Amino acid sequence: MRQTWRWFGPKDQVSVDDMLQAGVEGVVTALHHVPAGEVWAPAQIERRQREVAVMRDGAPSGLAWEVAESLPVSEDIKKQRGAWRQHIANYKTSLANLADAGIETVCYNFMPVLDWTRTDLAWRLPNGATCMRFDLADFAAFDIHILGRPGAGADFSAAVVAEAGRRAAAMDGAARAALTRNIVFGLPGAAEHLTLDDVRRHLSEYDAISAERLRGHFIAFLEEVVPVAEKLGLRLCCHPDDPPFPLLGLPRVMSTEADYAAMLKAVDSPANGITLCSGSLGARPDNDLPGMMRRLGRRVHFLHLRNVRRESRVIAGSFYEADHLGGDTDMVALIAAVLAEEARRRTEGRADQSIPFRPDHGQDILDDLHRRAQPGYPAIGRLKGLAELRGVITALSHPLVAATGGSATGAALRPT
Ligand code: DNO
Repeated sequence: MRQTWRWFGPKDQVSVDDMLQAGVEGVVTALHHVPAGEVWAPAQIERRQREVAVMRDGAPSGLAWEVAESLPVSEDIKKQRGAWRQHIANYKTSLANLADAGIETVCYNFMPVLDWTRTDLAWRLPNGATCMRFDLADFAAFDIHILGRPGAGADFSAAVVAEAGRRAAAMDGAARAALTRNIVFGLPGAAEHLTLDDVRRHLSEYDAISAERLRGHFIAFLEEVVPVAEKLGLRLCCHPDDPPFPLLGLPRVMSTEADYAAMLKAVDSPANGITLCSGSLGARPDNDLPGMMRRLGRRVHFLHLRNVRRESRVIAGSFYEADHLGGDTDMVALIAAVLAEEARRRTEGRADQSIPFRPDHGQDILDDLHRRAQPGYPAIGRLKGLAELRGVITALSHPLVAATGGSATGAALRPT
């Protein structure tokens, strides 16, 4: 398993030096400043590669840009409107430019309007650390009472609607503004301060797009780009919906194992793969992460390893981002399934025997609490997560564990 780390470029409060000292082997980044739909030009890709390759004092970092996350799919492509054909042509050009630069793994998502959604970006835990949280009643308070989306009340249970009403009534202007800011943080253009009317306009454009139609647009996109990726020797990997259930009346098509199985089958190529995000998928009680890895692992090209603690048993429920080995996903079983898949790939002689993963998100601890890094991407909280994951990987890969052939772990480690 290849230890990678997300970096947001020179503006990131967590530096190349920091990640190097955290012990990472490769870098995950993107040209975040290029708007979705436009081409990633060779000179810009090369510049980012140079930035990754040096430490603060100019010494070589020994690190390289290994995974592009995300090469974003434009809203026009998702809606099949406007400039969507040009955007698909541009996407193919960007893929070719990434391949020329030696970057083989490309992550993206197909979530309409939203990328990820939380109601709290710094929720205080009992030990004083903070983490990101999704609270369904707060979200409903936003949807029903702040955004005022027509019909929003019908999307929540009566109990959640009642609680949302109580919470909205207790919020002053500042609390409403703070909740709105947190929720729109994961929307495109959030940095330019989206207004509620902007959000309403984005949403209304999906009025006529059902989940079935969105899936059709997704497959049409894959039919165009996957053959190109395959020829270029690239691995595309789709990130799941986060959280993995519909929000704001928008369709969602990448939330479950069945969604992934359908998209893999629709365009059956090794270049059409998965970003298995245990944090996103794990927010739903019916997603069995170790099982998904065992069943779909041949096409898993990238892993986001993090954990959430679910606060209810329903599919759409509240959760918070727990420690990497805490939370509701059995991380040890998931890692065992990843190692078993890698063992299988070795017997097949596959080139991609070591699957890149990153410690996804982290709680803000110690100096993170003052650093003001990107929400979810602290230095020390992620370092702690990576260190714990590395410990599990090291232990499960040790001959002592491999030798316990009859145990559950030993069985999981044997190629199937
Ligand atoms: C959130 C991330 C997502 C992810 C994209 C991939 O922290 O996991 O923003 O990068 O959805 O396309």
